Amino acid sequence: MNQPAAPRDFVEEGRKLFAGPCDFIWAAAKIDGLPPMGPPEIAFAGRSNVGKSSLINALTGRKTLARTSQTPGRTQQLNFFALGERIAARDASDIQNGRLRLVDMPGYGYAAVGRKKVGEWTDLAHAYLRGRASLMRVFLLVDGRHGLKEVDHETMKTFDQSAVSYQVILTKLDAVKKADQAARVAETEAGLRKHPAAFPQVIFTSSELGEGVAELRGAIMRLLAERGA
Ligand SMILES: Nc1nc2c(ncn2[C@@H]2O[C@H](COP(=O)(O)OP(=O)(O)O)[C@@H](O)[C@H]2O)c(=O)[nH]1
Ligand SMILES: [Mg+2]
Repeated sequence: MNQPAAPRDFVEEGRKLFAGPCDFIWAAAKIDGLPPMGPPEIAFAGRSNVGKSSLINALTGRKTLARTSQTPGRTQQLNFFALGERIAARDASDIQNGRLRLVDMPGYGYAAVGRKKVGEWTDLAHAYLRGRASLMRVFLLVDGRHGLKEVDHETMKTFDQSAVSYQVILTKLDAVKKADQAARVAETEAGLRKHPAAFPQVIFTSSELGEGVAELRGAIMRLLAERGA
C-alpha cells in the first residue's frame, strides 16, 4: 500500500546537518585562487560589520570558526567552510567531500579602506558570483538597526544582473526595539520589490541570542533538498 510520505522536518534536518563536522577549507584572495567546485555553496555577503562571520558561527554553533571582528573590513578574502564530513587533509582533492559549503564573503562599503582595495574585493566577489554553478543562494546581510542602504541596492543590482538567487537577512534583531521590528521587515521587503531576482521574504536573525538561526538552518536544508543534494 502506498503511504503518503511524511512531511520532511527541514528545521530538524538542518539542525543535524549543522551539528555535524565543520571545517575551514580554503581562503581565496584572488579570482584565480577559488577552490574547485564541489558540494553546493551558500554565500554570506553584506557590508563590513553587518555580522556575516557571527552568523556563520551561530549557524554552526562554533564561536570562533569564522573570525569576527570589531574592526570593520578585515575579512579581505572569500573564506570557505565545509559541512557534513570531516576533512582529513587540506589539499584540493580532499575538499570535494562534505555536503555543503558556507562562504564568508569580503565586506563592502567601508570607507576607511583605500579605494583600490575596495575595487579588488568587489572584482573578486563579482567573479565568484558570476561563475559559480554550485552556488545555491547568496544571503545578503543587512544590519537590522539601519535597514537597506544605497550600497546594498547597488550590490543587489549586480546580483540581479548575475542571475544569482539571493535573499536578504536582517541581522542584530536583539539590538532593535520590539516595537520597530515589524516595520523594519516591512520597509525592507518594500525595498526588495525594485529587485526582480530577490527572494521576496526577509529573515530577521540575532547571532547573539540565536533568534532566527534554527529557521535559517531549515531554509538552507530545504534548498539542499530542492537541489536533490
Ligand atoms: N547585538 C548584536 N551584535 C552582533 C550580532 N552579530 C554580530 N554582531 C556584532 O557586530 C560586529 C561585527 O560582526 P562580524 O560578524 O565580525 O561582521 P562581519 O564584518 O560582517 O563579518 C561584532 O562586534 C559583533 O559582535 C548580533 O546578532 N547582535
Ligand atoms: Mg567577517
